[in-house]
Amino acid sequence: MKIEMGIFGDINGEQVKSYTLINDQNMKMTCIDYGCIITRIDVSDKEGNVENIVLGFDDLEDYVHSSPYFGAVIGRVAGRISPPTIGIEGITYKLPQNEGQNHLHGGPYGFHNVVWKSSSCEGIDQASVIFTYMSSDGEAGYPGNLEVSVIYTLTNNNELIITYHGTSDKSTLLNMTNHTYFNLSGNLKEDILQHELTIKSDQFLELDQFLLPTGNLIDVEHTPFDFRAGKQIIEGTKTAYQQNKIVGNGYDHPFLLNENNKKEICLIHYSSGRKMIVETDEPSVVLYTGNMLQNNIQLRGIPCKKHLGLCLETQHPPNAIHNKHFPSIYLEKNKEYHSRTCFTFTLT
Ligand code: FUC
Repeated sequence: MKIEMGIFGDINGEQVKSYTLINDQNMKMTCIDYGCIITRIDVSDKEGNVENIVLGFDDLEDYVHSSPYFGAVIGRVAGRISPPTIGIEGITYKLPQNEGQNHLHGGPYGFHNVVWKSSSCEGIDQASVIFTYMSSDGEAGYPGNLEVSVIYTLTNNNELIITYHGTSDKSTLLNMTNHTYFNLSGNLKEDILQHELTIKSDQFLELDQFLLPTGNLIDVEHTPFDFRAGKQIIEGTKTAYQQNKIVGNGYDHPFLLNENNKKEICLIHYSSGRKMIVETDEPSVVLYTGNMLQNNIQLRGIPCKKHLGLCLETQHPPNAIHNKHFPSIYLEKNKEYHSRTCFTFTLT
């Protein structure tokens, strides 16, 4: 294992560092301490070509001004909260709105756009980057001084393991995820419509026109949301099914996972032979197929476009605070928040 460190840029006088973890199979993961952003993951195809399989930039400026959360850690709360008020222990807190009426992905001052403290450590079969951040009481509208950490570990088995921890001195909400857009074709050669996805999920959450869960669960059976036996993403972009249409032709939905840490999600790009398996202890995953991506940004010389990447955001379902039947994201004072997701890269 090897770790290479560099300086990625600086923001408001603060230096932003980069870390590249390299394993013995020549797989590489680069991340920066601004937003804990994963800027690239380089992994071999079936011919031995090592290419980048995530959407990202080489310049900090692009992440600061033009990024739809590429590769970033999201917090305190992933997804939309609407109405943007939360009640905790009898006190009502108003959260800042950054998408119409909604508070989205932790709001305008979320974990994705702050500089984290960072360090790295190296073992024989794995290497890690450790990010920590102190989110002060009232920051982004939420109560509690919250100490959070995110650890990215690359192993010699081509696993990228993300672990999240947090504790707060007041009861609060916490629901973190990572917003990497994957594209297994390599160096963004094509969009993700031919990627085949399998999700062990019998139900997904219905969304309204503002992309908020209505509270209803829908059975995937006989819908474009049935990924249980594998399905190409393109099917959900061509269908007349209203739930695909409403999000801009594709998917932007939370799926409830039937089981955890048992290869519950699998993404395959057949022509490159790349395969990614996702295992998590989270109850759901938001599948977002880049429906809102546009050609207004360049990714290392390649124009962005609709469906160029897809996100698999493992998390508790969004807007849980206003849907009492969803798994709770309430973090009690001085209790430990812990979450883990493992992405394994292999070949078909
Ligand atoms: C996902 C989606 C949203 C949003 C954002 C960039 O998490 O749920 O709709 O567009 O990412």
